[in-house]
Amino acid sequence: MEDRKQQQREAFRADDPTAGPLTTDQGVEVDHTDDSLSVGERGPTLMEDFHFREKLTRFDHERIPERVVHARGAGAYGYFEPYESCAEFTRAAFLQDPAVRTPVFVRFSTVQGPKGSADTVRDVRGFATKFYTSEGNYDLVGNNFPVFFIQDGIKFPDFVHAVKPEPHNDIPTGASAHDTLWDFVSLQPETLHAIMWLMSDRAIPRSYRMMQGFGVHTFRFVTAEGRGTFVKFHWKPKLGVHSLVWDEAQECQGRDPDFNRRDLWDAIEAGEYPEWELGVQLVPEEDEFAFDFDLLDATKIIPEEQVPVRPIGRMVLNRNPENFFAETEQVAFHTANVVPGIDFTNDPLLQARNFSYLDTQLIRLGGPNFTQIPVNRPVAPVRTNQRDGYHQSTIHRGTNYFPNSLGGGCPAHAGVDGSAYTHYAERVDGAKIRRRSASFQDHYTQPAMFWNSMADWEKQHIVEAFRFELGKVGAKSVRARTVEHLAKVNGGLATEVARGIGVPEPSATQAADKLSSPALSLESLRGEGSVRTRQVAVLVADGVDPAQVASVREALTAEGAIVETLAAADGAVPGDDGEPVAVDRALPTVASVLYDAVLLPGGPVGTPATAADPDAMRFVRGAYRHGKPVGALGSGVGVLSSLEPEGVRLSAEFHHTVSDHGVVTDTSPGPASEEFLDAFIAALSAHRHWGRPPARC
Ligand code: HDE
Repeated sequence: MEDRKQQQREAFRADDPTAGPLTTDQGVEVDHTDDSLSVGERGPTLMEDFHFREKLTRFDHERIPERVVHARGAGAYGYFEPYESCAEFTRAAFLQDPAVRTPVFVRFSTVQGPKGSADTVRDVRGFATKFYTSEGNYDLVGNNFPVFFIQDGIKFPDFVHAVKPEPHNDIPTGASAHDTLWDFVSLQPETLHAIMWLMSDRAIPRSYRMMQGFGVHTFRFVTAEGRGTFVKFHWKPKLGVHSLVWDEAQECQGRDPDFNRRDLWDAIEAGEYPEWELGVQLVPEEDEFAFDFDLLDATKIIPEEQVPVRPIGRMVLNRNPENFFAETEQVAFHTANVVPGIDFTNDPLLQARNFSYLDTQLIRLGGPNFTQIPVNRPVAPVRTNQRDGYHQSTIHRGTNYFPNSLGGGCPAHAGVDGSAYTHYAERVDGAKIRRRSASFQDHYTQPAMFWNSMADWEKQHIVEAFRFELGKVGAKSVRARTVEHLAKVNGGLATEVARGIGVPEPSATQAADKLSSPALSLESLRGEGSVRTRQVAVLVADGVDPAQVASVREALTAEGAIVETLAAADGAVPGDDGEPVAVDRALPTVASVLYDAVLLPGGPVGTPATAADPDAMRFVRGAYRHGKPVGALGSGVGVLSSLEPEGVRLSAEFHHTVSDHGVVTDTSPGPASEEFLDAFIAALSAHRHWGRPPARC
């Protein structure tokens, strides 16, 4: 059964006409759309060619302004269901009954780049969810980082100007590695915590399906009795949190600029519906000042070890949009779209957002009637006295003011049954001032905590990211000033970064603070270890053992992984028994960065064709260098060992499965053994293997 949102969408769908000829917008039939009306065969075009003018005019006006931030995105429909009633904390109707599924639309995005930029840039990812609840739309407009770069929304234009391409030449696209961003960062220490996240692998997610989402601000739950509780929202992906590595992410930008969008689309088309658990951190109002940071400061997290995340429900995305522009481009999120039981706090970043989203949508979507666009329509009934404006598509009848008697007093005030939105009656008292609270002043403790919580390989990646970004900064003064800031986070980090970017090592450094939060490390976020939808490349060539390929395909597919055979050309290669082995893709059309693992099967005559194919060997080197599982079977082990002089390490034993830092080998001929398959699947579920020695290739 289709949910209420899908039923509502049905009314707005227009299938391309299957019968009847082409017409103009006015419904006049057109018999010729390939040549304009002109004077003679080589003469000028006539103004009176209304079909030509309409066609061109409509085309000229196809674009609307892209989002000023988060321009590039991908969206999907799905549903949310709570695990149990949350009535103890909130009266929100969609959080009461596990039997009630609420339709949702989610849009994931990058932030800096324009609509046509690449997916795998180093950036924050937007994670915005619209819940079409029975009480109206609720938007949870979050990111995949739990902290933001600034504390007060009045600084948002400054921050965005600094990170966006530089004004004189519009460079760089989709990248933060340039002078103006780091100038801003070096002068604005409140950015440091989010910058630590940005330099970590969290900024290059493997998949939208494999990243966390956070509401960032402290919000407020309110019960039917009017009791408030502070709440932070967390989305946790069922597939675990996994990232790319920077070298790979950069290559991916060229190999497949749509890497993350395609991944989401393909998974949903294949019925592999992505799923997240919604969790909340709850803080009773009386504990508002129990922390050594301010709950209203969006540059701080509440460590999970201090306030555990309580799971309250799950979200599944199970339907791709049918028209990108109509749905994903025109969806309009707004932090102020709340429902009874969910309220704001005085976080100055949130307060600013509550102004900005509606304001931007008025210009982006051309006026106030964007709420009538199908993707934005609530499924709850809408009865207002709002009228007219650009693109009004409803023919309102009756009165349009309150109070009225001529319209029977309708729509009347809600409230008799307590279903109306009631603002939380927070008592506020103070002088008008323009000053940051003293409780917002500590900018170094939590960045240090983030650093301390990282595994060694994560720290290494962070150092490399800082070196890359600052290495692209022209102004040495900016590089040096940033290093001085980093020294207040962690002396070792600052020194390591300084050594890579040609500035003096910091004079005074901070002794590493002991504070840490293990929940922040990717090591603790691997999920349930599933390999579902992981892409495994099997490199085949003339003389490959079909039984070996079949055994691998069968076992991995049974676990939900996606197996593709690759060879020099599309079609098929002859197996060792002379029978063709199907080839799914030609190597020149793909690259190792588009896969999660590679496997080299063998054959009785060896696999010289694989070893001789530069594309195949580049593929294996890339997978090894990026820490991906590499498997080899039979004579495929020999192919792999030919890369030993380049630093690829494998500790193969005769006719035994050996698994060493994600390099899994077995020289036995014939179908892959259960032991090999188990070891390879385990290596795949671990995602990446950083302990292996780096290859010199
Ligand atoms: Fe946004 N942000 N933002 N933001 N934001 C927009 O709204 C803004 C912030 C986020 O997929 C804009 O419709 C201000 C934090 C997402 O359509 C704009 C401030 C977080 C999306 C805007 C912030 C976000 C946006 C641009 C500081 C994470 C994409 C187009 C006070 C919690 C939503 C639009 C989508 C989009 C303003 C900070 C998340 C201009 C003023 C913090 C996911 O209104």
